[in-house]
Amino acid sequence: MTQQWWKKSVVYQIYPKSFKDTTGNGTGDLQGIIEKLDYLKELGVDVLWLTPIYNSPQHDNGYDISDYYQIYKEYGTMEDFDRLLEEAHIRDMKIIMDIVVNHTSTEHEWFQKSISSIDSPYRDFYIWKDGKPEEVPTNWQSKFGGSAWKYDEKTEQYYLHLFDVTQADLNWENEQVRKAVYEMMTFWLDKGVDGFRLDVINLISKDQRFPNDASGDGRKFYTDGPRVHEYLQEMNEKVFSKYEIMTVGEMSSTTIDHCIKYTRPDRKELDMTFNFHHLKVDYPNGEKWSQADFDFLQLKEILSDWQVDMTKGGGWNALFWCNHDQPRVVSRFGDDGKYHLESAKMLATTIHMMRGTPYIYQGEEFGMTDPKFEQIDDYRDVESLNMYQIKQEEGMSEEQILDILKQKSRDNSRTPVQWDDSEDAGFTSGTPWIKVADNYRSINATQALADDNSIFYHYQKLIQLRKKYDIITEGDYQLLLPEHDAIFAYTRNLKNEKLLVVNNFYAEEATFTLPENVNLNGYSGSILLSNYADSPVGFKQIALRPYESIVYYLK
Ligand code: TEU
Repeated sequence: MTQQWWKKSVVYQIYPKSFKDTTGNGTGDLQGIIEKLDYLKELGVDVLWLTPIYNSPQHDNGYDISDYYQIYKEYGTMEDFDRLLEEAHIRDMKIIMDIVVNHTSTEHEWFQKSISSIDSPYRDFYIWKDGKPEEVPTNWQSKFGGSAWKYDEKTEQYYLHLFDVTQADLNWENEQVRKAVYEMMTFWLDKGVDGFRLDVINLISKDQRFPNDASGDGRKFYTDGPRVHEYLQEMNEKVFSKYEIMTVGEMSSTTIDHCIKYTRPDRKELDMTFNFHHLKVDYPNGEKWSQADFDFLQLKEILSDWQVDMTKGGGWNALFWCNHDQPRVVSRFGDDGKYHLESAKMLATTIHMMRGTPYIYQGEEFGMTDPKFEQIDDYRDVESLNMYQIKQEEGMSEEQILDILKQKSRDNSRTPVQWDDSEDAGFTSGTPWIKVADNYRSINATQALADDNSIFYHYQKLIQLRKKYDIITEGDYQLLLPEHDAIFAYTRNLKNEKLLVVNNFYAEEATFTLPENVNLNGYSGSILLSNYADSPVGFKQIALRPYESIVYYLK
């Protein structure tokens, strides 16, 4: 296996709870994933990322882990997991697990021992601070709303929770915590798991002065803390370096410089990182919980800066539009109505022709959309439900809050995968834990497989192109027409080869004119992929139709 095999890989993210239920209890399970492995093989993906499947009270759908060594009972057993891993490997597909070690569930045994007494040997597994019931240690805010500190009456101290109150932050300063985490990681790698996605891993190091965030939103001190690179280098040395695996870090609110440090191979930390700057271009003034159109020029600039700077810095990007925390991209940046097909394909091409490892989120491959829930009872996500309450207390009208949730809730990506046009989209024979989107009869995997022109086969071709053309993984990147308010065009360059990728991001026609400073004289080529059957071979001036997206290969 080549050292950096993951550079030509495409990863498929599975949110097991919503993937496929085989028991009729309304929740997806591991057997359901096994049943769909051939479908995933047909798509052509190489790696499956499972979001947390460990024991959990499910306040945050598994990101609140109560036992790292047990499978959550509604997903199945450890034997089911072993079979899934074996069946995936038989199909030459790898499995990476989601590791959540910034925090545990407050139902985890470690926390139960820690909270039991000031003198517990596990007290310092978590972050406890003195304070009085009305005097929180710092003004830090939880990402799910409210203070990041919870007071324990019995031991008269606060514990830190950067997320939900049921998710207590581990104290990574404590060597015993790090030792226990590395042992757990080794357990899963010894079972044959092919790597990890590390949840909010850039939050694990806290500034031990615990300063107030005097100017920001109470979160300024969260990210890329003082010892984070030290911890990752130790983790790599003690665990990752012993296996031929892939690691990807989820970096909440990080910087390009840190991501170059996290992923430059000589630093021996991680293989790649997720950053989210491009997914905040519809957060006016950085505020997620408000409605806004997305800023297209900012989207182009951010994605392009990351391409150029990570290439220059020797880092490696995870490329993605969707995941279990983000709205469906075709509803967010495309058109989930008239130009559903064209815009979903355009968005896929835009990201898959870039330098990095692409991630496809379950259902994205056939164009699943936001469900557009009309009432609060349809929502399940702890972040959304907390925000509903907070915004109501702030006096916002129910109608306005629901409009914001319709656009921004994490539940938008968590509705059951739409497998076919039978009841509940073939996801379950029972009552789904969350409603299926209303459009499942027309948007589903079975329909996509039966249509040669479907979004599914467009993703399949993109995956095949990545394997065939080194320019996609190795070429450098140049944004064209940065100021154009509808066209996202870029070139990839490798020796005497070029890719010219031209995307119309809107429903109105737009004319692409090759900039004079891009010298393609003497180049000729062919269309590698388009979302229209009759796109023109000539590339110096193109009348782009709604959401038209063309990849030219030039030599
Ligand atoms: O997400 C980190 C995180 O900050 C997300 O909550 C996301 O950025 C935010 O919801 C956008 O508003 C990870 C997991 O992906 C997420 O599902 C978990 O809830 C969170 O960590 C806590 O483990």
